[in-house]
Amino acid sequence: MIVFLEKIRVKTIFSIIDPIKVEPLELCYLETVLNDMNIESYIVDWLFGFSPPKGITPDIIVLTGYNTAENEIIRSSEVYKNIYPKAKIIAGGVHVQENAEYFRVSTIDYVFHSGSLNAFKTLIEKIINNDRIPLNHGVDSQQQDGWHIGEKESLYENENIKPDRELFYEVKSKIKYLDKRNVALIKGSTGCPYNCSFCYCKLLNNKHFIACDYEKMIEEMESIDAEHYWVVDDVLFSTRDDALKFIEIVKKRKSNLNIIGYLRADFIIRERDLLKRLRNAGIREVITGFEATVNRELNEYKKTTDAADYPLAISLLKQNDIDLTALFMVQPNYGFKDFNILRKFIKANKIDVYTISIMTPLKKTKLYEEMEGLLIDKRPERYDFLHLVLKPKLPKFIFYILFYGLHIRLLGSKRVRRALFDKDR
Ligand code: B12
Repeated sequence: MIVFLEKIRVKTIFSIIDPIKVEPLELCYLETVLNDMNIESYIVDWLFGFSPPKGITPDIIVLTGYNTAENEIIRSSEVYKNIYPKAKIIAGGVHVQENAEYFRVSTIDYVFHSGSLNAFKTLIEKIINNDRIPLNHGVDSQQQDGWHIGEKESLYENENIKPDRELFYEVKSKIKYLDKRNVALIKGSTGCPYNCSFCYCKLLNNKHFIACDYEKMIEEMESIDAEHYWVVDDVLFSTRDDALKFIEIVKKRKSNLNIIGYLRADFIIRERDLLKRLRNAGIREVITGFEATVNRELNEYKKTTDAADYPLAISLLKQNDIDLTALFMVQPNYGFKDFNILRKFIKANKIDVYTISIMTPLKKTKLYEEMEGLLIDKRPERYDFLHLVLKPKLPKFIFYILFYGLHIRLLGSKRVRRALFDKDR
């Protein structure tokens, strides 16, 4: 039995420079499941130059990718089905999980809408045993008489499966989060406890949030030889108790880790007295979704933060020597004045590293439901947060000039320059 595991990535304008380049961690999880079943598997990912191995015929091909890769996943399934008509093709991953209906096409055999790795194992066993009775939960299966739709399945606790790190070690010198190199991705929780209207993460696992077990997470980080660990959970700590637990475990284990993680601005302010201890416990960089600098916009997003707090959150991180990546979104209805407010905010608060997205409704989010009638472009590959999919107030050309203009300041950042030009470090 041979399985190909492929992550399909659609290039964006930033792919030329790739300031952030990380391993396809979800496939490393699937690889662990297959390793435990003694099944040979190959990860395919062009980002690291892994093409489908020549001269090997797969029995199963798993295709994954984000929203922008929706059409490309289907196209790849057609290509694979043509070359390997007997292979079973499975589509899965976070985009498929909430958008299964788009993937029920003739060249895909199974659409995986559960995030469960145990369910994945069961499906693989069924395929191996030629068992044609479809799974009732978590997967849609193509049958001779049409699609059998599996019921929704949620996880209520972590499955305690650790990703295989062989691929990470093979490519770790190429992996980077800006100027930070050898960065291992870490997943501790599932879903998100907040309700922001634009965000997709909340929807995952049928909106059921599974909190992180910090002891297990730290243990996993310690077992990986990396310079940095990027915890990709939507929030690393939501409560004071989370942060205290984390600090205590690091202290007890005498861990020495460099961690990048997501924190909300309200947490940074509320728990400011803990920041020094968090820095000492290994928090080196915080990624914060500020989204907007005007409360009207934050209210529209149901972000539940206050823009008036943002300057303090930024300076608290600086005082505690914690790097910041600030995340902002501009709205298609921005005029000159709105762009200028954001530009001034970034300048006044001396924000060194930031990203700016164009507000883009992702399918299945509340924002998408509200805006669907106003979409001017429905091509999935345009939903990369760098294209206008809603009609702008300004002429498109001007909007893009102002949008990309906001990025120019980034060239003044040493960290960004190091990420772009210092290839060997
Ligand atoms: C880190 C990250 C990235 C990294 C890439 C990470 C990677 N693994 O390759 C970078 C920075 C490159 C990136 C880029 C983009 N990202 Co991104 N990213 C994330 C983030 C924060 C974490 C993803 C991650 O690695 N998680 C760890 C893995 C292990 O968890 P997981 O994917 O959930 O997988 C678990 C289960 O779902 C399950 N599973 C996963 N796949 C499969 C498949 C099968 C068959 C089965 C059975 C199970 C299974 O098993 C895993 C183990 O528990 C998420 C937010 C989130 N919470 O998911 C956004 C997120 C995935 N990104 C998103 C988007 C939109 C993008 C971009 C398209 C746009 C952008 N500008 O951000 C680009 C696309 C780039 C490209 N060329 O494809 C969206 C996706 C929405 C969607 N509908 O697809 C998310 C959800 C954020 C959001 N905005 O809401 N991203």
